[in-house]
Amino acid sequence: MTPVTTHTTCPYCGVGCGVEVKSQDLDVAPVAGLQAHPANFGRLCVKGSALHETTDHTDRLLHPTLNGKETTWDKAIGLVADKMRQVISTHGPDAVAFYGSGQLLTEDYYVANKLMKGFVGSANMDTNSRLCMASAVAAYKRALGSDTVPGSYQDLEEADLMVMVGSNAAWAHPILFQRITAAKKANPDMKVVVIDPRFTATCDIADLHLPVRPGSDTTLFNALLTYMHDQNCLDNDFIAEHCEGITDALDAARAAAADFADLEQKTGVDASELETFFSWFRDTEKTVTFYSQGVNQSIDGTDKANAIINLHLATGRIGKPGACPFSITGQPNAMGGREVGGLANQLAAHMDFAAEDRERIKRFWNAPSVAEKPGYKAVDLFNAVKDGKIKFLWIMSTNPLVSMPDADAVKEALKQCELVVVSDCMANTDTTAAAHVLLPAASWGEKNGTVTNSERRISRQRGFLPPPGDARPDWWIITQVARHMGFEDAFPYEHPSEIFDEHARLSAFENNGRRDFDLSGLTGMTREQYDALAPVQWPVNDTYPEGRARFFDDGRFYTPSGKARFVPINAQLPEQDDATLIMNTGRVRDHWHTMTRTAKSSRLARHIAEPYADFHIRDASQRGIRDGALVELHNDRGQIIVRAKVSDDKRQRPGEVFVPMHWTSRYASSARMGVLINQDNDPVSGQPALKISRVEARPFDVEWQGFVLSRTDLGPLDADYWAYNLTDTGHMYEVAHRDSPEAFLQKIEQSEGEGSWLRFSDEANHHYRLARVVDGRLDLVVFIHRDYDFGTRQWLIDRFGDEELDRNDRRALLAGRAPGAQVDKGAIICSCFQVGENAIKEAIAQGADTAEALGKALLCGTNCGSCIPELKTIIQKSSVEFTDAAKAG
Ligand SMILES: Nc1nc2c(c(=O)[nH]1)N[C@H]1C(S)=C(S)[C@@H](COP(=O)(O)OP(=O)(O)OC[C@H]3O[C@@H](n4cnc5c(=O)[nH]c(N)nc54)[C@H](O)[C@@H]3O)O[C@H]1N2
Ligand SMILES: Nc1nc2c(c(=O)[nH]1)N[C@H]1C(S)=C(S)[C@@H](COP(=O)(O)OP(=O)(O)OC[C@H]3O[C@@H](n4cnc5c(=O)[nH]c(N)nc54)[C@H](O)[C@@H]3O)O[C@H]1N2
Ligand code: SF4
Ligand SMILES: [Mo]
Repeated sequence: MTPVTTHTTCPYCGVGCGVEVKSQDLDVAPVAGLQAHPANFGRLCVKGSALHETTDHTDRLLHPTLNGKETTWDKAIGLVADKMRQVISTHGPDAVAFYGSGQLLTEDYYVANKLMKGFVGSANMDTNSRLCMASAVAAYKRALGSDTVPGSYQDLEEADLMVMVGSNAAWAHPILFQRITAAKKANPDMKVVVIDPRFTATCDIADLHLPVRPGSDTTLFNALLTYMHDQNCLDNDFIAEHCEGITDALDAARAAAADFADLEQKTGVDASELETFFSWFRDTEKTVTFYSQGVNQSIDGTDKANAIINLHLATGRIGKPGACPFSITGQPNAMGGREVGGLANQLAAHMDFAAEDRERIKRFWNAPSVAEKPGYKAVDLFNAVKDGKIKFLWIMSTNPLVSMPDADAVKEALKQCELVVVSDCMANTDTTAAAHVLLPAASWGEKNGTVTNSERRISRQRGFLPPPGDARPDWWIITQVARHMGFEDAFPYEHPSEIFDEHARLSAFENNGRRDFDLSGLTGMTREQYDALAPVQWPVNDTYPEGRARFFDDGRFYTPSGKARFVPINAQLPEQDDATLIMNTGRVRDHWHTMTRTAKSSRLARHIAEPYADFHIRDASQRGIRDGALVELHNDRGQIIVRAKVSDDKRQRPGEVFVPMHWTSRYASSARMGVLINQDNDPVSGQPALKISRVEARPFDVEWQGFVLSRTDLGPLDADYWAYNLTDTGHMYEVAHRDSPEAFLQKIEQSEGEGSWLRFSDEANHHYRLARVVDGRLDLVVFIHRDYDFGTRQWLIDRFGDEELDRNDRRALLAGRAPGAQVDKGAIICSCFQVGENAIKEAIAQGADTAEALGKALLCGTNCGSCIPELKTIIQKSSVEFTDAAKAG
């Protein structure tokens, strides 16, 4: 075969970068950013750059299975369809449910939604987007009358003031962060304000960081609205012509804070910094407010977003270049999900459950029973499963046993369900373990379809690999089940282009400019035209044949009156409770959600190797928690064990602890942080408050700690704590235990594989070092200490790569390093060039004290640039160390 070049879209975040892939058969060359794609213009972040490392077939789900036994597609489809029919006829349509994902392609999503809402006749199709942007959707609809993202990425570059609220874009939307960084460089007047309880990597470009008390955003934005009013800086013409409800909104806003001193007390931010922010906002017409999960995942997420939108309406900063409220989406196809109606409170194509919408959809689909009312939202949906109201559940492309709040309750709920079906690409996730039927889905690189990014831009995902085993695209699987249920006529699809065409026609059907979402210009495409579709922003219609970059430039909104609505916000602050810690959760730079994909890349795995909790030094010392030691976080619902990171800087506010969301039972002994989160959710949107849970923390004292390196994946280890990582040459575990090491070592030594052993032991100190060599190659290494030594392993990892250990190296195995001066790389900071912290520190010591100089010396930060904020932090910290040392000397 000759190499093939494919233009496709990154399957990770909502930036939606174009990717160029060169592949030959199953070999995929390192990918590159697509120059022509308007989201990234050729750039890719670390995760995107590592995509080719994630396309292998390890851990893939290859065949349909029933109760753990392989079966055929025919049998699996028959079983799923028959069970659905039986449950529907015995208990009614609301006894079945689908739980989907913003990682399905639009075509997959459309078919699932159509089956549930038009043919089963229930709206019990909800999605992980409920956990992600349901509040943003609800807020847009309350204010604008439609779920419309007003602006484009270009507006981020044209803004003079970027207010980033509850967004760590440096890690979560890296290419947008780079575009904003570049725009700021080009426009020295541009200011960036970051509003986040934590000092994150995004603060690297902040002129001002407001470390707000969690949950105080509505108070802050209400106070800002009052300030703008009192300073006579509202756009009264815009308000009069294009908005309604300002009086009530202003009245409600005024109650938020009496003055700056009161606001300081309520938000925890210095009055002088608040004043600075307010004056910048007052004086800057071109303002974009860019918001993400610190807004959405709150008990009042919809109110938070509306408080932001109120400000933009009141100042007329919407529909203009460089000015809009911009909700940024997380998943690659969160927007596509909104378009097809993937949330349980939507029908399809931006239509709801109004009689007129239902009728229209019924006619278009020729559907027997269109759902009459909204279905269960995620939290209620799983509770309904637990209560036995839902008896059939089909989970597609999401891992709720990790990502849902109260994750153990979800696990219990699935045990109550008569039939749990899971479609996934991976065989071993927490959720696949809880399923009766597993359906193998095709993965990125094997699927064809479309996704929509945060700026409403539709891009093609194009396949370049054959799906392994029996894996099939999701749309195909759902179509087969629908046909088996007797709906052959309505589900005739043989190719995703046919589904896209129907989706586009539905958006255009009896639209006449009434609905924002309109793809009439993309209907009737041939398969070739669909294959060649260039990225385009919706709507695409007669008025906007090339797509529309900016909505509301005409001052017309999708409400009955055509005017935008102010929403009065009654700001509420979370209760103060100094006895417990607030657990905040979110993302790290190099992992994606439950790690099913990113854990396959050793370079991504090395940025942050273990689940952790970030503590402020005050809270840590009060509890006897040391930096680098293990810690247990617990509450009534459960507990997790992670590594403590303690700092005295602004990284973490006192009283709060941050835990990444990524680690699962596949990758760590006990780090599913979802078990600690309660079910509190926003009363308007139903989105869970994933950023605030109450927890306590205590040291997790162990007898010993260590690490295991192995050529083969050893699966879960029999120890109180372990965390797994892939290395360049094999598998690595951090491990710790409360019992003596002998039993653990015995199990390891008995693990399969003959070979010769090298051993060192000092029982009194629990100090053991073992190495097994098989056929001249290193096969297994275990290092155990009472007090853990974190260094000395890169050399060992490299030895696993040797075809044959040389004699000197073999002798040095138990020392953990070669005779001579190998310097351990330390934590990998630059994933692209595998540059470790130790090398960076050494280069800084030799005078490379800017990110550019480090790039010249070591190449770090010169490819995707995602690590530049961290390079700067290391430089900053290192110079502090020097100063201290100089003082001491
Ligand atoms: N590397 C990586 N990138 C990703 C993902 C990933 O898994 N890994 N996932 C993607 C997805 S689906 C999503 S939804 C996005 C999420 O992207 P982001 O929302 O940017 O990421 P998070 O880390 O979830 O949370 C953002 C910030 O909200 C802050 N926050 C918490 N509480 C509050 C509060 O009360 N007020 C304010 N103002 N801020 C608060 C947190 O401290 C955190 O820094 O990322 C996308 N990109
Ligand atoms: N505490 C806390 N919890 C959170 C969050 C948080 O910030 N804090 N964030 C929330 C947010 S914003 C999100 S988006 C969710 C994400 O949480 P999840 O959606 O649960 O996480 P993923 O790991 O993305 O799960 C995707 C699953 O689909 C599989 N998959 C990938 N591609 C395909 C495909 O094409 N077809 C099929 N059938 N399967 C596929 C993957 O193998 C994986 O098992 O987590 C939410 N949960
Ligand atoms: S920013 Fe990174 S993860 Fe997001 S789409 Fe672009 S390359 Fe993919
Ligand atoms: Mo998300």
